[in-house]
Amino acid sequence: MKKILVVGMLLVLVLSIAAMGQQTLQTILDRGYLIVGTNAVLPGFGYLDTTTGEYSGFDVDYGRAIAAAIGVDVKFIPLTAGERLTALQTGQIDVLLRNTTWTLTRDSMDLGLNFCPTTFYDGQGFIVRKAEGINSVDDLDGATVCVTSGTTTEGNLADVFRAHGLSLKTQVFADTEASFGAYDAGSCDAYTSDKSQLASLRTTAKVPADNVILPDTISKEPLGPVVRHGDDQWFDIVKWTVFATFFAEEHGITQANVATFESDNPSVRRFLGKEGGMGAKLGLSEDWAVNVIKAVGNYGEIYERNLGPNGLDIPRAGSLNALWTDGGLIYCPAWR
Ligand SMILES: N[C@@H](CCC(=O)N[C@@H](CS)C(=O)NCC(=O)O)C(=O)O
Repeated sequence: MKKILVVGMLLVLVLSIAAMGQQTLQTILDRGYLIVGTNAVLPGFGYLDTTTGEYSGFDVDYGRAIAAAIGVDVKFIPLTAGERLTALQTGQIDVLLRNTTWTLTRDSMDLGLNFCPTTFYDGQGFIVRKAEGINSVDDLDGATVCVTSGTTTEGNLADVFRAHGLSLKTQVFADTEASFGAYDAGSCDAYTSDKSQLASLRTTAKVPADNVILPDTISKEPLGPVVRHGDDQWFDIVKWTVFATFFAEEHGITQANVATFESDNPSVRRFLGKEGGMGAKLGLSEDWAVNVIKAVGNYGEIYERNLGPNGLDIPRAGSLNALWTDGGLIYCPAWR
């Protein structure tokens, strides 16, 4: 009898925690704005212009996209690599969009998080001083490498040195400014991070041309939005907001033409909210996807704005970040 009572009480507890978790959308609607955790110091991905107070970047645009899907304002919270996962777990933010790599540990009961579709396929690399004659990872034997803590970067670095049988000395810092700064001041022979960052950091070096990015890519760094476990509706909303940007690019729907876009294609008509009731299935209005594209444009437009020639200038053609129809991995499931 006692046993049944304990089991019953546990069940009630589990169900009520689950019910609490299911309320993210309602909490945001009641609050009137979405809270996004992002980077404030990474131009191209998440960057705060301290003079204007404006955030910009690829991750920031995805935050704006989610807010547009729901029809609310958005507030960005700057987070360091070490702070970001706890901020999401404790409910300080609704979604994390901060160049965060999808890993098994992070996407499991261990950390209690769910990863949404990858928005940018990155990989880890190294930057070194040209004068040192280092041409590949194998030339780094015995080198001192500067790295940022609380990142996948730190673990990959140890893995690759072990796999290549190389000896490694690290200098670990809490943020990129400190770790890249130490490299640039000559304390380390190399600095390592996601390759997308190396290109941008190189421009901030004392003498950019004295530094070179090694050709090696030592890891998979699929970056995308992250939400907490326990709210499937919210997980679905963030996932399909990302997919909306992929779908729009595939079908030639842009920020400029979405308001007047006409099509006989049934799946495009469902996307535009003209039929099918796709919005109701997510708990959103029928024009939610149109509002996403009105706010930020399609995937290609978001990429171009932040990572194209006027931004970080990371070539997209031939990369994993091309549309699946161009040989890349940017692919939207069926809109039905
Ligand atoms: N994608 C990797 C690394 C992400 C990361 O936080 N990178 C560092 C640099 S390696 C960064 O963005 N630092 C910005 C800062 O907080 O200063 C991860 O998810 O762990």
